[in-house]
Amino acid sequence: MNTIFKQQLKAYALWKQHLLDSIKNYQDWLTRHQHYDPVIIDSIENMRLDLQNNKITLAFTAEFSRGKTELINAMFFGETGNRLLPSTPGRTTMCPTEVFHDHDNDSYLRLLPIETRLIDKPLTEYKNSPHEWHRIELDFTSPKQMQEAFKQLVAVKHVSADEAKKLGLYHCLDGKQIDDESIEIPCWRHAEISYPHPLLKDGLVILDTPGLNALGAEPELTLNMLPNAQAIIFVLAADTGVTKSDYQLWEHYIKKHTENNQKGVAVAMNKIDTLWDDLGDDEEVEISIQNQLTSVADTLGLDKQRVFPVSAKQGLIAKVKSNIDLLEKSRIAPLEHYLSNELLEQRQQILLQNISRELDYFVDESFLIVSSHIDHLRKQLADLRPEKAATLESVSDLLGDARMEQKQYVSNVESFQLSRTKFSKQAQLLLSSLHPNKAEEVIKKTQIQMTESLTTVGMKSVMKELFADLDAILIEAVTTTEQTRQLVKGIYRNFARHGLENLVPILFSITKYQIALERLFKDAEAFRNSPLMTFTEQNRVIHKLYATIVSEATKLLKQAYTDARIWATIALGPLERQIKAQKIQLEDRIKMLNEIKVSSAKIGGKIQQLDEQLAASIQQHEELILVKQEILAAVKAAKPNLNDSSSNRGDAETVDNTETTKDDPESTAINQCFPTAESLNHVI
Ligand SMILES: Nc1nc2c(ncn2[C@@H]2O[C@H](COP(=O)(O)OP(=O)(O)OP(=O)(O)O)[C@@H](O)[C@H]2O)c(=O)[nH]1
Ligand SMILES: [Mg+2]
Repeated sequence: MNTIFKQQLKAYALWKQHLLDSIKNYQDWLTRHQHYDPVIIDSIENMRLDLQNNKITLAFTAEFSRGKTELINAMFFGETGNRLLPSTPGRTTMCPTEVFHDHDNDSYLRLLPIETRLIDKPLTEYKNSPHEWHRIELDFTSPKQMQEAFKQLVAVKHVSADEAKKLGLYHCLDGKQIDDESIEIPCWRHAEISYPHPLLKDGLVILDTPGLNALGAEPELTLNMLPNAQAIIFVLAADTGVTKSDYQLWEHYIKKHTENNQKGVAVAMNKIDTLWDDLGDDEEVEISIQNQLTSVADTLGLDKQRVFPVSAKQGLIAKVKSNIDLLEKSRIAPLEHYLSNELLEQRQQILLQNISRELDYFVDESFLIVSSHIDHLRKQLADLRPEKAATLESVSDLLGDARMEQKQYVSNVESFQLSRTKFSKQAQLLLSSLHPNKAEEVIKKTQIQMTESLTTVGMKSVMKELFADLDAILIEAVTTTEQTRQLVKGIYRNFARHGLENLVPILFSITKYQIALERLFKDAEAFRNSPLMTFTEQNRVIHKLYATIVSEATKLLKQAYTDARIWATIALGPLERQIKAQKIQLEDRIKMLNEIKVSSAKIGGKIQQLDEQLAASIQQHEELILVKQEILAAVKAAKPNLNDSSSNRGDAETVDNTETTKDDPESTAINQCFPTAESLNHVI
């Protein structure tokens, strides 16, 4: 049974391939015509790889036993004819599970031991240490073998209360007094499944989370994995409605993701089959579903359009048995429809915002280079026109003109070198204001305080101080960035007066990182304040929360530093390339005029040579037009509303541009046409 989601994801994968092909076309054009600038070559290649490896994450979260795993089985694995992931009454999934396709390693299940919670090392680091995981090879041709392997996802063991406290898992017991030796904890902290399912191959990643306070016990889920997912499905059960613990989860972890349309959040009101009444008529059932739906939407403060009544169980049965009527009754399709629209549109939009602008920037520069070469050849041909080159005198005049131009060029070069020196000093200031050592010092300082304060209250003041100190680093960088931006704009303005008027600088801004840092600390504060944190022994969770904040904040500041470093390398690149081209063109022209001065008999051959070069350059130009058309076609092939800039969802990139709008109308125009430096974060 071909689902809507599958069709849409396929269409998305095709669209992505179309865009990839158009990038490849441009790369081929660059190679074919020997435009070997390493900065451009590297950034285009990185852009292509990024697009190729781009993933879409869909996270399922809820209290235990609401049917998250069953919904995943129904939506994505129905055609295996099996309940692939274990779903049973009561508490089932014991650790967050990511399902994706790893192109390099094909089919496996790998599990990270729960004991790794004792070490303050972020999950992202574990992901790069395969030896720390327990690995089971999967035979994807045998659902039975996979089902057997997936039993590990529900594996538990019994430890003493002390052991559970050390691991920060004691609170899961809701404060109940339990015999020391009988505390049940998950065997694994995290699971990854790589499986060559077509949807996963097309870049889908599914994140299944365990219920029962997994979000409260694993800060990385709350501060990293959920924020990084493109869509979240919050699952409720129609027979229970919104319980107190459902509401707490929603209020503390999910609701914020519905704000500013940051990402697609849908609520699946599952188990509607429990409302089906064999004796009552369909109309009554529909009324009870609609009542429940209204009540859920009101309680959660969410638009009714985002709440989807479904029956995961019946949906799975329908898919396994290819029962179309039952599938319709399960109402899985509208949820799939909503997701495919939300999820894929959002992903496409982000890709378009970053990639197509970045591509445009480079392609436009290529146009500039080719056009200026065509102008130059035409100028040379004009020099050789009979009325101009007929006499030795006129050739001497032309040489005189060319030498004047050369003088201008030499002064351009001198002025460029001065500007470059000035810029590198300024860029050094910017880089040292963002240097990772600064963040490390701040973190070291709070780390000492952290070991001394093991309460959530103590944590509050440590976190506050950490945020203030890290924010201070960014605030300091704002001033330096502004000075550097003004300098770059000034340099470009100066060269515009000397014949390089079509060049526009890429600008760098700090706003994006400030917003992200603020969001991280707001989320961490919400996590710390959540009622789930107030249960019993929390030292380990507090430590993990601190470690997660440190890891995420360090990543963010490092990214700011790297982006600034990249920007420092590329900011004057277009100017430099044009000045180099000017040099070659002038030298060419002087050489040619000198040759014909010595022997006017060479004019005929020279004209022929220039004609050939001109034809080749015009050909290059025409090919580049096709390359650009292909890119535009790929961009246009995205869903229509994606090309509408007004559908912007206010992400950091947009805010950066808004910021430049405020301060300078000139830079607004620049930013509308060209990428900001942070979108060019691949260069070098
Ligand atoms: N009647 C009915 N039962 C369902 C439906 N979906 C799931 N269930 C049952 O509910 C129970 C829990 O389902 P799971 O998918 O394991 O729930 P979960 O949310 O993943 O739970 P945890 O993994 O413990 O967090 C299982 O017995 C399922 O068969 C449904 O649509 N209708
Ligand atoms: Mg589950």
